[in-house]
Amino acid sequence: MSKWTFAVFIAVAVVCGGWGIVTDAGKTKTPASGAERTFANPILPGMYPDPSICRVGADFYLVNSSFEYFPGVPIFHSRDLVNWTQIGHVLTRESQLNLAGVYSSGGIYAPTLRHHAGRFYMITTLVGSPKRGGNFYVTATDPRGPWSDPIWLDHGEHGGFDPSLLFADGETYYLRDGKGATQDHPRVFQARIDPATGTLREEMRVIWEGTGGIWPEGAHVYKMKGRYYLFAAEGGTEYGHAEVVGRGPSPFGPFEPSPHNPALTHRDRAEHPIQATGHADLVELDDGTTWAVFLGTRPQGGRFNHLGRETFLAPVRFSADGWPTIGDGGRVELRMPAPALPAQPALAPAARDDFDRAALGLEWISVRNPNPGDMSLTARPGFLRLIGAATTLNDVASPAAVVRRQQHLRFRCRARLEFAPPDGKEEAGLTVRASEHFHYDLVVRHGERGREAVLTSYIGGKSTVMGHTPIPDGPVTLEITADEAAYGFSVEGGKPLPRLPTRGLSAEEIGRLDRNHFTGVVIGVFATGNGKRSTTPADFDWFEYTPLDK
Ligand code: 6LW
Repeated sequence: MSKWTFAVFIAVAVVCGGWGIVTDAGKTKTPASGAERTFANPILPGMYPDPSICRVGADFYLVNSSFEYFPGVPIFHSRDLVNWTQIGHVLTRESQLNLAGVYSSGGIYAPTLRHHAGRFYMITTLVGSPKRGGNFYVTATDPRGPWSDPIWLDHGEHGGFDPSLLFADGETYYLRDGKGATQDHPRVFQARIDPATGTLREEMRVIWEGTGGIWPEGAHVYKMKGRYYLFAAEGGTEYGHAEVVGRGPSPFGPFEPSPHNPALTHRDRAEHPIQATGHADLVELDDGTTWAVFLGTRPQGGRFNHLGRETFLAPVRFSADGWPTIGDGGRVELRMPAPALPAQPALAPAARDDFDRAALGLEWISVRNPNPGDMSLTARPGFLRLIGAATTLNDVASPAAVVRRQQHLRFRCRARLEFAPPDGKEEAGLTVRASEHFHYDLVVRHGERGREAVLTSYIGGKSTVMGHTPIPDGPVTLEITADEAAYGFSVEGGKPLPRLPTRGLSAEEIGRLDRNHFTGVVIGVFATGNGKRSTTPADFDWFEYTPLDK
């Protein structure tokens, strides 16, 4: 068992909403016998975009993109499609994933998970690596790992993104996006490969050009109901996002677009709480039903989404003449009828991490590959010790930081910190991070008049001190509370600090001021020496994350 998978979980009834029935008021109550069972969307709240799913008997597995965070590609297990327990990460070693020099919103994009002949395959793209990028896959017989080292595909200039695999008719088909007429109209290419080596058995050829929307992407081909179906996203990953379907006589098509396209979109439902739906992957159940997982967002305060793209679930319905649509004719809801599978509660991390185990739980991730010398759970047993690196959260580097996804619009997080920095630049505390250019930090440092807590906003790479307060010596508790509109910051024994807007960390603001932003907010602990390695350890006694969503 690897360091990252050695985690102790406690059982909670349901991770994200649980089971109930729809009443007139849209509220839920315990299902009466015979009542329609429902589930709450998103099934994975927080930054879990580009979901891919596969089934092995009664077990379902799901993976998501992980961008610049390490370990890469979280993997979940479920038996009811609604409640998901994280069982590990797929990319846990530097030999599988080296994120050095990878900017925020680069890194690992759109994995596809498949199972064939006793082996799991996870294929994905590493974007923006100055060393080696492109498409690769890893395999495992146990989804908990270990996973193999990468098998790289498409060496050279031709590699596109959003790869997928189809195992059908004794062949293995590999597809991915590639060059189209214009940059925002890529086309989907496919070839048969040898799954043991990744060797292409023929030239890649175009199988799909989309139905006209920008960015045809996230394609998957399925053999279902005796036919070949191609599902693909298009319309861009924001408010125009959609999923479209084509159907054909072979894995290479030709694919006739569905007369019911788009099979999923909310682009004409501007007021709906769920936006940007698309990038679906499908799974068939023994009862003949088909289900889709896909990404969506829940923007706040107008069109500002800071949680990132989340994972949703909806039924796939086939028309009498065999054309599929997702949800209710392409529309989905926060509460929908559940699959007819026995409910199985998920296991979720405890609200408080006392840092008294040998390794961090699976909810914790680092910004790029961590430097082992920057953190320890054993140097001072019962504490997470961070030694501030010379690098900061603003650098495209590996800061001394461990973070977790913000999964709820409303939450409270607190951390107990022992840190007695000398006069100088050493800092440690909490961060609310969207990228290296966009984050809010609440730190302890040694100021002109002794120890103080400082709240700094980094927007577009520009730092602004938003408030500070003297704090007494000794252990200190730092706190962040969030609602839909703002983050509130406080320090035990300190003066009140200002609230900062969630909008400042939204994909829309970051896209406007900086570059395309594909991720959601993470929160966590960090330390930095601001240009010089710190001499004083920052010892975190515990960290607590309490969801406050209703
Ligand atoms: C992914 C592409 C996309 O590769 O964003 O939402 C990229 N669409 O399909 C990163 O998630």
